[in-house]
Amino acid sequence: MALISPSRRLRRTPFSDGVEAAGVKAYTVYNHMLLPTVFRSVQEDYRHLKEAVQVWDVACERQVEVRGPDAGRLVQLLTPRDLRSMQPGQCYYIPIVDETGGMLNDPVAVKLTEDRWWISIADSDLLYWIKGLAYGYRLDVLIDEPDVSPLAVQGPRADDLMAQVFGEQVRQIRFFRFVPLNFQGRDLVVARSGYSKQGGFEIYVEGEDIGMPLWNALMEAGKSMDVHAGCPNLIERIEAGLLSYGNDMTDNNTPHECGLGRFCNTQTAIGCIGRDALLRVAAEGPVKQIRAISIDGDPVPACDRYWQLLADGKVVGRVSSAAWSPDFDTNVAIGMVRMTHWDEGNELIVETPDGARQATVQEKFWI
Ligand code: THG
Repeated sequence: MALISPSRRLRRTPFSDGVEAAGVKAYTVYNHMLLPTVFRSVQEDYRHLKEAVQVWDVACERQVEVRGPDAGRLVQLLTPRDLRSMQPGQCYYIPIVDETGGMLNDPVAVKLTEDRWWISIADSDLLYWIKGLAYGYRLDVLIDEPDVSPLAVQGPRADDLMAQVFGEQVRQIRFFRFVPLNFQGRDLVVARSGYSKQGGFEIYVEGEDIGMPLWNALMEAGKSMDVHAGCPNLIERIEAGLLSYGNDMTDNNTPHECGLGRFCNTQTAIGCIGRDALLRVAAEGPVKQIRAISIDGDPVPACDRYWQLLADGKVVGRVSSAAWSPDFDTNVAIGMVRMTHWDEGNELIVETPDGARQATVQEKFWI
């Protein structure tokens, strides 16, 4: 593939200087911002993520800040997840749906206080939907994109590295909870979360000026732990069943089709814009759903378009993400499969650019 031309519209991040110095080999574009995808190689990055600790520039997980007396009401308008029991200090993974129940985004909501939230968005311009709702419903809120850039620390040695920089109290942070921790005189939100299943933290770096000082402090403190710059890893995230908005699901899918029903409380999420639509479709249940799929044969090429899934010559679904897994010695994939063929063990044909391959529906994801 040719290169992408840099420009002001394709935003750099507060950590881009560090990412470049670490030898980034490829980027993607996410929320109009650079997101690294490869440092050494996807397979080397994968092995290192599972054995050591990495620092990830995930500044592209932009925040939509919702502030004001109607903040809680507005966030509940967005999602079928019931937010009534959510406390300040908690993070929730929340499907965001439109009036048809279609997925608009799948962010992490960070409840800072009763009247101040960050919505840590996936790759769609959710800010405009939220601003439109606030205006249309005449809500008493201010909405903007603050100067906040997440930096993730992921891998089995994440606790050890974070303890060096932020103190031993990081070990006490529970999953999807956050505490404010001091770095160079600034209180930063530090959560136990991240887009991998290897464990770790996300630091919501407030103020671009401390981006590189924090990056450098983590790299320095982690020398004895073999710390390296990393990024969300394609192989690991497929093994883990972590979905990618725009790849694995779009606004044509409901949360139930995406396997995100466990993050929905459609009955009790009063106010949610898509509630009526979701109650209607939930009554019957989805007719297609996300599944883990294994694909036989040699390592597959990059999945940059849907690959059709066939049974008896008929289209019964499609694969949207795929990669060779060294640990499971097979190609791992994420697909959307029709109800008639979604049961575990179903053998299908997948049409890859290299030709047709045998594919098998799995009971669950690999990790
Ligand atoms: N962290 C933060 N913001 C983000 C992401 C993130 N914004 C973009 C993108 N990632 C949003 N998508 C996801 C997808 C999955 C998860 C988080 C964000 C995730 N899921 C876990 C799971 O499904 O097992 C845990 C969910 C739970 O139990 O609540 O972590 O990564 N800040």
